[in-house]
Amino acid sequence: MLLTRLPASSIGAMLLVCFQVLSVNAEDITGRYDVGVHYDKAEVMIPMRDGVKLFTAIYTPKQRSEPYPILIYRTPYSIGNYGSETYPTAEAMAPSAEMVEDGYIFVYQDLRGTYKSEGNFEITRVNREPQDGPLATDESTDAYDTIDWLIDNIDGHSGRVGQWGISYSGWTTVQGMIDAHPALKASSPQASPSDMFIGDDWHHNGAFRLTYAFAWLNFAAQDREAPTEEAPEQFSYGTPWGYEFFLNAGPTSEMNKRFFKGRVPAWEDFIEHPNYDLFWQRRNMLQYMDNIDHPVLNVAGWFDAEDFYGPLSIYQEIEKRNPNNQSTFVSGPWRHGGWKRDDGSSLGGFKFGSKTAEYFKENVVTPFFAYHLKGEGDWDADEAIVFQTGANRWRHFDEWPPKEVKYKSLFLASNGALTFEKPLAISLYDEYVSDPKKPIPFTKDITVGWPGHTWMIEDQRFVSTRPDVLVYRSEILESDLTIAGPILANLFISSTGSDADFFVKLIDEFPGDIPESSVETASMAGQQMLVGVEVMRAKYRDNFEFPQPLKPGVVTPISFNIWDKFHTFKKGHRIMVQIHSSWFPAYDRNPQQFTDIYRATSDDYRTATQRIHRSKDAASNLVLPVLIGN
Ligand code: PG9
Repeated sequence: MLLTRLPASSIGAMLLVCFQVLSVNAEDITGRYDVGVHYDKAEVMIPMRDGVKLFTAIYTPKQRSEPYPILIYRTPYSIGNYGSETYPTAEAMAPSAEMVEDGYIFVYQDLRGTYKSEGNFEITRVNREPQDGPLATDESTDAYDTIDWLIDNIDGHSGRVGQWGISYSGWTTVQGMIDAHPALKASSPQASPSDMFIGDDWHHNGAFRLTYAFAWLNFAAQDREAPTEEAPEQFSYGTPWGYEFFLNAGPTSEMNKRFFKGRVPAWEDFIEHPNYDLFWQRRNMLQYMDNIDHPVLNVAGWFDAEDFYGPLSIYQEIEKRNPNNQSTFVSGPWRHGGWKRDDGSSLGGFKFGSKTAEYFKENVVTPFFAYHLKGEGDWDADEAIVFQTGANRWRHFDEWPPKEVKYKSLFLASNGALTFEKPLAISLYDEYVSDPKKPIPFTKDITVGWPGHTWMIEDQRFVSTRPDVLVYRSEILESDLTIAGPILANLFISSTGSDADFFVKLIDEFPGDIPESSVETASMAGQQMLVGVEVMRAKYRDNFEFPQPLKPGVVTPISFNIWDKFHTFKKGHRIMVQIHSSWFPAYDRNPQQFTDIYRATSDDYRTATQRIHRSKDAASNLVLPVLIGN
């Protein structure tokens, strides 16, 4: 059929794990296992219920001694390897190379409106409503229709279907779980977003994720004329330094006109919907998590800079809505897709003592699909399979968070201290001046586009001496302290402005006197390892749909979740908390005046003094999920 290969090199190194997973060419074959020798390939156009046809590649084992289950991956990033003679490597083709050797029918599909499929693309397409009629489609019906067609039209299958995918393809996997086809027997959504306003790619608690949205929309959301193998032309920033680029980029409202030249309609959607209105509410996946009763392996990375909230909240929602669910939560010490891209032995210089991605492939994802799709092995999943950073070991729990957790408040105290004792004094606070013209960088790296994936674990010393960053430290720990579960931030703030952002970081500070005897450990001396971080845009503190201004000078409680971690602060380390009001350009700047930020002009951005209170009646604190017995 179609013989030209997607020019993956033209896409640039910017993005994206899912794309990279699948776009390895036949020339890269390692020699260990040649997919082309063992698999037949067919390329077909599969018709959906509305007549639109989706481009699909089907790899079937040549050895036809047994019926094989079907494993589907649906992506907006191009399935790559176009042409009936072009094969991916075994590593790229499946959750693990071992699965390719085990024998499945692997199916890859370009989503509606992307690359060689027909139709129009809509980013995280909204789910149809019952009144839309029988021909209405969404990603859930496209998954259903694909399965239906495969069952009826291909030979040699066992009638059992699975699906998997990372990030956007994780999201399409979740879509396939909704009103699922009866042949669907196992799903593994990995790093799927669930709610783009609350905690995934586009916003966190309403704060706009500027660099990522800009880079992604440029890469994946440009209008196209017709089906094509070619990736869209890439944007040139003209500088390697994203901080400078976005500081000079002007107000968000003008960026489409100035940079995208109208080719990215989704940017306008974002600008038109600054609050959590129906546009965003309808895209919240969690409302669709009823009747998910087939086995689901939810996969997350503790240091994922794109979608950690998604897999966690999807897991939690399945648990809540489906008492008899067979859903498992897996999280390892990984960046976005790190379980597939890396060996998982380290991230950003922090070492985990073993190849954690290998563990996942061998002991989790391969046996999960083998058991549920082929009836092989004795997979009996624990509820949570989670890697304990700091202690560097895998643990299995029968619930998440583990029942041995006790929640303890850690209070901000005088002289930059952190203590488990509640303050007794009145009228105490720390303050800083937040200047949107000099926002705090989110990474020390000079980087543009969507940056390297280590900033969610990065050493924070590069900002801890800034006057606009508050730093609090515990005493040196006399024994290990492990947290396992959600971290809550309860701030009492006041501001001279009428809106503000508050970032709270939980940090593991390594001792400065690690002996020089070991080069490996010496490089860790004094490191301030980012364990968890979250932002709250103050106008959304009580309601994401109807923002409210701050009353200047009035002490106001602001509480938010920093989400789950499983980390041991080792004896000799300190717990550190940092608080500040920008993290740029990962997040857009807050003008610090109550306004529609997407319509703000340069003059609207004002300096504000922020106070964080720590007295008896306004005792700012973090609630830590302390695991008793470590
Ligand atoms: N995090 C990416 C994404 C998911 C869903 C929508 C838009 C972006 C991704 O890596 O695919």
